[in-house]
Amino acid sequence: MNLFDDVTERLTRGLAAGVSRRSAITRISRWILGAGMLPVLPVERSARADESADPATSCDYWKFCSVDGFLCSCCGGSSHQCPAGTEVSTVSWIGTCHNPNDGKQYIVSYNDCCGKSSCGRCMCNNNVGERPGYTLGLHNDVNWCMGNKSTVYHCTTSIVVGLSG
Ligand code: ABN
Repeated sequence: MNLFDDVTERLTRGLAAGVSRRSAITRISRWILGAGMLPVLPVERSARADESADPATSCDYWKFCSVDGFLCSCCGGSSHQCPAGTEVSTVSWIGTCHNPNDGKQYIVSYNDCCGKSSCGRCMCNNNVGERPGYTLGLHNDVNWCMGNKSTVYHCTTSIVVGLSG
């Protein structure tokens, strides 16, 4: 018998001598039950409200308060990232939205994604702070791909820039 077998046998026998079958089963059961309980333990989930996780394919989500376009989260991108094969617009519309999770106002940049034909999913048109077309600077119904190499509009992202005020 080699050294490894010898050591393993001694350890196993030592363990077997010190632990009854019943207590071994109890320990194993506790371990299995404990592991099984992990997914239902309370977990801090408020991080889901920020942009790292993407909660947002619904037009009612707070940071979409002034978006006008197809939500990129329904188009292969995320609420704050353009889908592969498109380019973020160099110009954008800026809105100010109330976050009900912390009661604060945030500045949100609505950048279009350019270079692919219209996504066509999750059209969202909210107009907090928006004004009709004759006040051009406060109007959001604009193709922000206008400054890009390709002016073809695909979808719109909503990027939280920071706190307002
Ligand atoms: N900002 C979205 C969009 C694109 C084209 C035309 C109107 C609005």
